Amino acid sequence: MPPKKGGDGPKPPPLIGRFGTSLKIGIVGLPNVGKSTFFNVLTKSQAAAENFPFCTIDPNESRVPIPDERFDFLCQYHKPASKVPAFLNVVDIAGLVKGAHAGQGLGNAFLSHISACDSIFHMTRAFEDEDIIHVEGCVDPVRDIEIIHEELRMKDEEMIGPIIDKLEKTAVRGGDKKLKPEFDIMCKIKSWVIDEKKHVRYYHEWNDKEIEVLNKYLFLTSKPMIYLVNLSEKDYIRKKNKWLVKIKEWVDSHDPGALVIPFSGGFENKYQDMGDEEKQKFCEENKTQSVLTKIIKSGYAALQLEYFFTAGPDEVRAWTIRKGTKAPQAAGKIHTDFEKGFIMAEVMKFSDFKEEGTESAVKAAGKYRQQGRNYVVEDGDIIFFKFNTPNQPKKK
Ligand SMILES: Nc1nc2c(ncn2[C@@H]2O[C@H](COP(=O)(O)OP(=O)(O)O)[C@@H](O)[C@H]2O)c(=O)[nH]1
Ligand SMILES: [Mg+2]
Repeated sequence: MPPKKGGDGPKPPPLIGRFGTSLKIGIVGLPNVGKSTFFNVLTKSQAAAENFPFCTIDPNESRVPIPDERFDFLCQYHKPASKVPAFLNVVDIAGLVKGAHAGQGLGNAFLSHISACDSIFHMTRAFEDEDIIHVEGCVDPVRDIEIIHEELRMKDEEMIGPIIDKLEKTAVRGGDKKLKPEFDIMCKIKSWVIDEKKHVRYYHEWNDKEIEVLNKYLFLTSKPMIYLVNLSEKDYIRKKNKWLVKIKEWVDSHDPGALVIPFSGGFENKYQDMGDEEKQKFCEENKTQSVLTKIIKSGYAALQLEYFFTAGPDEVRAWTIRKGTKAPQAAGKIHTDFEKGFIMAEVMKFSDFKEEGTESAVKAAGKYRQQGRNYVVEDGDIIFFKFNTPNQPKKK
């Protein structure tokens, strides 16, 4: 059982999916809303920022490092031979159109690309431009969001039917008692997705057994979604657009807890080509700033991921873990032997390291902690693992 969160805030959505450390987030939306512009800005910005050995995986997929001041600080400090930040794989998925679930456009192929993603950046167009054709005739992002949602939901609906039929054969008519609970859960999922016409994700009360079943099928509508509203540069800078409130209201009532991030592909594109001084001047004059970093960080956070650091002169590296991971399993990310032979984790909080200036100063201040098997690793911990090497020939 995952630990229950304290506090009275709204319950966060349950995390559904099988998450490894190679995470994909797909950019989904109608054609001509700015998906590729956004993708190119992301790809270019990181290619320019650092010479990472991994950038463009293929023309539609790019590995984007997660910007992090703590990581930069550790690199500055250690000047390591190798730097490995955490990253997200971002995929530019070709535009969905109405009827995609039934094969309209290149429908089904696109939907299978979405199926390979762990979460979704849902891009909508709130900028007017007569030269850029809108497939639905005019700008109306709320209508567009509903079109995309319905396409994804219909795809899940198509999937659910045969699953129920098969379970009915075995669990109900065949009398296979083991499968009865799964059948009951699928019926609940069916009534939510098919009868109520809702996305799996909208419902925050799925229990552990239900999540187990959802993890088995990985429905499109269970993937976390972040809404990106593409504004004109002018609207972005003045922070005003007639659709923003309507979109926020729609999302709050349908997809509670999901983030809506206004941005401007046009602005980000232009901003990226500026020199550092020009950027600063432009931002001061227009009282604005790029929102790219926030978008990438939110994409990562939507997957309820975090990372710890290992840091030294050879390498500064961020290791991705799920929230709530304990020290031995975190060590296992580095090497399975680290987990098997786990002795302890020596942990410094990043803030302590920054404040004290050196590792020995952190030690002198009594803030360098030795943690055991039950320690829950926190985001930004700097860790040195101690372990026994297993499989070493025993001494005679
Ligand atoms: N005016 C304006 N045009 C944009 C903006 N973002 C993208 N476009 C233009 O819209 C067209 C379609 O953009 P694209 O990124 O290819 O859309 P996609 O079909 O969703 O991948 C291109 O001509 C872009 O230059 C924006 O923020 N403002
Ligand atoms: Mg495109």
